[in-house]
Amino acid sequence: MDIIYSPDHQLHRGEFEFYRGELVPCFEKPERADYVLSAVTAQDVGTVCEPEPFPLTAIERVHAPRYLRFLERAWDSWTALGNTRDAIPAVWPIRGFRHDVEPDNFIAQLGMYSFDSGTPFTAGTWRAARLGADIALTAQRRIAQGARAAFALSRPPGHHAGPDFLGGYCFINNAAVAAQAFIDSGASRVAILDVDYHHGNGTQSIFYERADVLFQSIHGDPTTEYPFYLGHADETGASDGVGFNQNYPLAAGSSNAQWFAALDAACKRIASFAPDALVVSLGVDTYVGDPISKFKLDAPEYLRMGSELAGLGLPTLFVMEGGYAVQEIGLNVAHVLRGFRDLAG
Ligand code: FKS
Ligand code: ZN
Repeated sequence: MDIIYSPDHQLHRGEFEFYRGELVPCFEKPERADYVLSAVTAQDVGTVCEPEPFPLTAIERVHAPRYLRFLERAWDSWTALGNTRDAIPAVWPIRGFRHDVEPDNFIAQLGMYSFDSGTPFTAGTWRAARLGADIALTAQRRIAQGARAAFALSRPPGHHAGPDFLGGYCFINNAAVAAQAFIDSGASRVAILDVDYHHGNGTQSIFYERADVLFQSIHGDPTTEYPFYLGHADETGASDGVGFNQNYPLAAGSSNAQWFAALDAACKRIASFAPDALVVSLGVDTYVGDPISKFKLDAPEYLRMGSELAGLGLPTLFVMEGGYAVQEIGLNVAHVLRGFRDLAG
């Protein structure tokens, strides 16, 4: 399978994030992608290829142009104020504030387009995030041209980024951009399965009112786990999209048997939807040794995940999301892809 990768993900290199009252080194760091690249290369999962460039209009299909313009200019606006460190929001327009008037003040704009203080915006963030979308779109094109599977090894991740907001280390929703590209290249239906430990709130928000993109997410229960404010089982879609969103929240500490029961339910729903393609938001922060998450998956489970996904028999695009046990995430990703390949051939 083709693995789409560019070393320029390193342009996004946050210094600190707010965590429990102090600034700590960012969990989402460039080394993550380097470990994944070396493991998928060592395990001979596929061929590494450079991304092709795509027009911004492909990204505007799922993100508001006003939001993308903000991201594009953010670093210049921030440094024009004399700042040299990463930009982190400090004020947010919650209930009762106006969202229809974009303030002129940069820090007020940043708060309007953010939902946490853990997602620093750096000098190279826009270029890396834009390139991440190109990686997902290149992988999508390979599949549209007939490949059974492809892996978008992009960074920063994407599944928390919504139509006009960033957060959870995400700026552009790579999985959503790719799913929309399938629709725009002629697919009638696309399914997105999100197996990251954290609910894919951005992806859910983008497709919540649509019946042509099915969203299934297995994650830590938001009553205790990030991103907290979305991801409950009763969120099943709205208007045209009623019935096309399913969440499988599992308590922190859930067993692997519980995790695979949720995967089984999600796969059954995907099979009944009969999509033309499957996009997998592949986070491996479900790993037993992950420093910020509380599921217990390990090597045998990642191999099994890959083969169960292959069993769906669908053209499948894997998109990299989270995973913070930096040394091990490479092997975990490689195991999913190997499990897939060994069954899919
Ligand atoms: C630990 C507190 C939680 C935010 C966690 C963000 C998770 C991001 C992710 C993604 F795939 F997007 F990368 N902080 N510092 O894993 O879902
Ligand atoms: Zn995650």
